Amino acid sequence: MYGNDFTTPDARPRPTPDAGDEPATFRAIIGDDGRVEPRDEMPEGYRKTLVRQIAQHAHSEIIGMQPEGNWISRAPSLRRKAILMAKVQDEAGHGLYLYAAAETLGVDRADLLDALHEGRQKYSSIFNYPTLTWADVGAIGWLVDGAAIVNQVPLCRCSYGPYARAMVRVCKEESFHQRQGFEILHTLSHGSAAQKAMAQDAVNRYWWPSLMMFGPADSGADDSRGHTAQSMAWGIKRFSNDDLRQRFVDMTVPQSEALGLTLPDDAIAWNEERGHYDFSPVDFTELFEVIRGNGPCNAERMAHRVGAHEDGAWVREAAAAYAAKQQARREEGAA
Ligand code: BYC
Repeated sequence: MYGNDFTTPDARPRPTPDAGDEPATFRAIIGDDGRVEPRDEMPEGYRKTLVRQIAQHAHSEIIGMQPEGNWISRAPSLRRKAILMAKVQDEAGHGLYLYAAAETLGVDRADLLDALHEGRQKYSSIFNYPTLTWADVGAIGWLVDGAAIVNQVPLCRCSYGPYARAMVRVCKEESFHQRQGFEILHTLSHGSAAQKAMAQDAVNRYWWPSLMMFGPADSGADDSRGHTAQSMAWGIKRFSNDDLRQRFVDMTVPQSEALGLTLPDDAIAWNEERGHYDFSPVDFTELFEVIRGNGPCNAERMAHRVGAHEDGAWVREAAAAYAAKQQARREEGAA
């Protein structure tokens, strides 16, 4: 029933890249579906797109620690607390791999953090929703990590080597996170009537924001004309936002039945002809409002992040002073 385990997604033919002013070596790597490595020549647009996406991804991982961290001190048992602490710690690790991957593109992680703190770079809309009950921790694991896996498994085949390799480990860990969320909701759903109602309420609140994680429509009449076409031509994205959203719905509906919970959309129905579940249109106005900073928790999340960064200044200063001392000693030894 855990349909979104870590698996290699189906390959899909990609549009031929527009030659433009791209270096021939780069075109050859992309044409062969190879991996671009940090020292390879690459067009500036490709580098910038990767910095934008990888930085946004890294920021999402560390901001994503907040809604779940909110429940560490209130987890219902020592076992649940230990598991949640490990999960939140994994998210910090994902942030670190991703900042390191971004640094291979010639940017500095301190500058990326400044860009986040000054609102010049984004993080995923999903983390601007509150975690009101323990069941929200289950819903985040099941739906948010479930959506993250569907979005990120294809990124294991991203054309940029360091990002693709970081994604392999991230996806394996997300797969475990998704199972722990499913198990929390399964326990609540088969517990008392009040526990089941709490699980249902969490799913009702997290369903639509999870569908928004995949980004704006990038096909059909609502195509927002974002980055998808170019990113697919460069092998950064392997599928459109809409295709991944559909894949997520198709995986999640049977899982909700196994949980004994419903999804808050009466239009969900199997469409024999399409071979997919139909579902209602996503409210992209809400997504854009949240991205603009007007979600329920944007201000709280940023204030907490900036505060934590300022509190940690002495650690960074001490680490830098220690590194400088070690470097000086090495140089003295070599002289
Ligand atoms: N939220 O053309 P599009 C996790 C922006 S962490 C905010 O489709 P793109 C977890 C987009 O940036 C999960 N902004 O863009 C952690 C663009 O803005 P600009 C995070 C969004 O980049 C802790 C504009 O809208 N996952 O799972 O081709 C605990 C147009 O969009 C969102 C990743 O970051 C959004 N939801 O595709 C638990 C995955 N959607 O730059 C769990 C990696 C879109 O034009 N990222 N925007 O101003 C991606 O796969 C892609 O960047 C996206 C967007 C699919 C998200």
